[in-house]
Amino acid sequence: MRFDVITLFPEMFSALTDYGVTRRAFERQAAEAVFWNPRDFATDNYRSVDDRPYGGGPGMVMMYPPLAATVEAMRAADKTPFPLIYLSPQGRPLTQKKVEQLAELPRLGLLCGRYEGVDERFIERYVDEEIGVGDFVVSGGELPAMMLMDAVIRLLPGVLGDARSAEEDSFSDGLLDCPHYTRPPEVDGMAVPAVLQQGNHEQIAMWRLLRKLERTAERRPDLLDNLVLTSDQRALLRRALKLGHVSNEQLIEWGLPLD
Ligand code: 9D3
Repeated sequence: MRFDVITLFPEMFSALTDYGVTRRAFERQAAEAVFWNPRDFATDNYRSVDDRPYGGGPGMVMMYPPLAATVEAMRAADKTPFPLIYLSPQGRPLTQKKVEQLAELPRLGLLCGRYEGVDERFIERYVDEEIGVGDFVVSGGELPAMMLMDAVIRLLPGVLGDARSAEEDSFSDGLLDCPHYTRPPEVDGMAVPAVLQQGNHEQIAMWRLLRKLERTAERRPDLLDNLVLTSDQRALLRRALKLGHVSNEQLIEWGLPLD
């Protein structure tokens, strides 16, 4: 998959190209990134890419002409058509579902804004979709673009090991993940839960599901509203109920009556 990234700060993307799983994806050419700096397409002596907002107010706005010249050069460089996504605080929030859809594309354009944002006429003419990464403010589109790219790259074929990707399916189940433990079995007076040390796979699966539900109810109750349990999960919960690991009242509180 090829990413064409419009950014004033291409060096920031070394966080992806130089480290970890994403670095290996670039090395193996599962992913490719081409960077386009609007400053290279500015036409005045100062190489301006921003100007003052019509109507007044604080901050600067990214100008239409350098951005338009950048996109035209991008599209001329390789004729594979592709959508252009603008990472924007006004965008729809990024979701794993969206990430999965983007991972199917051969090529994707990403526009990283700086300053107060981009001239709206550029968005109207060139941008297919605006995407944000959450209800908080960062200084520009680069970190959000890197989050999106990282999330997409790890879904590309061969980037994560096969074992890992099978595992992935089990916890993109719409729940928060359960706690994890490794050696030593006791540290600073804290023991690993006995059930995890005993090696009974059904008991372990039951424990993990209950911890996931507990955490999700506590931290992300919104996720429980649209939750659909798999038949395996329903069977585990039924067993947990019968064994007294969870009460009917608790299941009702979680919105998961078992019939
Ligand atoms: C007062 C208006 N602010 C808009 C919410 C100004 C402003 C803040 C931050 C304008 C641009 C930015 C830069 N942020 C991004 O480019 C950005 C972003 C974000 O700040 N939060 C969540 N997702 C994203 S995607 C791009």
